[in-house]
Amino acid sequence: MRIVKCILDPGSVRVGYNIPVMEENLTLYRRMRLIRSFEERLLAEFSTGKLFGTTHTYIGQEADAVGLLSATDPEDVVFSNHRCHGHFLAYGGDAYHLAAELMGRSTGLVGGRGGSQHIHWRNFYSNGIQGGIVPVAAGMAMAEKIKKTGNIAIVFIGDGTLGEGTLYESLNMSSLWKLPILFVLEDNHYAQTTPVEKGVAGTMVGRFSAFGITTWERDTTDVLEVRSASHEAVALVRVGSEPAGLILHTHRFSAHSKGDDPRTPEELARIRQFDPLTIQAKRLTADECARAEVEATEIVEDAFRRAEADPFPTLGGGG
Ligand SMILES: Cc1ncc(C[n+]2csc(CCOP(=O)(O)OP(=O)(O)O)c2C)c(N)n1
Ligand SMILES: [Mg+2]
Repeated sequence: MRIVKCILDPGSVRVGYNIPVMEENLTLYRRMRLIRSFEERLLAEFSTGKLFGTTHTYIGQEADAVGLLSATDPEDVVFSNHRCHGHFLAYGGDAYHLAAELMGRSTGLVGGRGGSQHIHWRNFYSNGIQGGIVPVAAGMAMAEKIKKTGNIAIVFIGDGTLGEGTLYESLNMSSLWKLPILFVLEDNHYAQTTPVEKGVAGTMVGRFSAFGITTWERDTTDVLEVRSASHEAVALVRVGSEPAGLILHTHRFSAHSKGDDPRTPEELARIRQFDPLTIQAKRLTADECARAEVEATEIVEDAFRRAEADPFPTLGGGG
């Protein structure tokens, strides 16, 4: 087989045009498998009463965060939203500290006080207010630019967040000031229970191009396709020193949070054909997939078991 270097990702050796080597295929699958297993366990745990608040799972959308964050640098700054667990685990976050946070334990990512939607670790931040974190991400991109670090900011938003005005202020300033920020729009076709055609007029790409922001748009749940587009978009932001957009049309398999889902059984069955794990599994052996599942189950089991045994934070700032 011919070994070629991908122009857009000079750091990695690839087999064939833009197809990662087998170990990368397995790595991507293992990360998606971990997210899936964690979220399935999370939904199951809610019925036991051990968790507080609500939760928004990433099941079905795993290819987005895994493909994208496999194309970024460790020091880049990632801003997430209410649907943050998948983003966090794709970033390389630890399942145990996440589980502890969801259970409100003092060993959680932010001491058990942030819960499901407000987490932080290293250069990863999330906020549950739709669009609320976007100007913060633009500000951080500006800081990285001024400090000349070469790092970029990445901010995830959903299709329903296209209705938030603060997004457009951020797009405007990012374009005018040539900020190193990548806006990642995950269109899972719904904002809670509102279908996208009832909430979004015009085109999605038009919202970025109106501000002169170059945008990649992919209708795919194939992690390699997401990764490929991400490499291109990230390269423009980092090397070209300008903002970019990445629109990823995807599917959420579970309810918006825990039970709110207006979709018919037929629609749910139809979108299951786009399962990113099934697509990526075809590039692996059955044994590799089985081992990835065992590994993910063990990590998740260990995370929830340890977290459950941990103490709650104490009042008055301790813990
Ligand atoms: C400003 C604001 N309004 C309403 C909510 C309640 N809310 C949480 S998620 C959500 C829908 C978000 O839809 P979308 O942006 O498409 O993201 P998705 O949930 O599909 O990932 C709503 C209405 C919120 N968190 N913030
Ligand atoms: Mg949505």
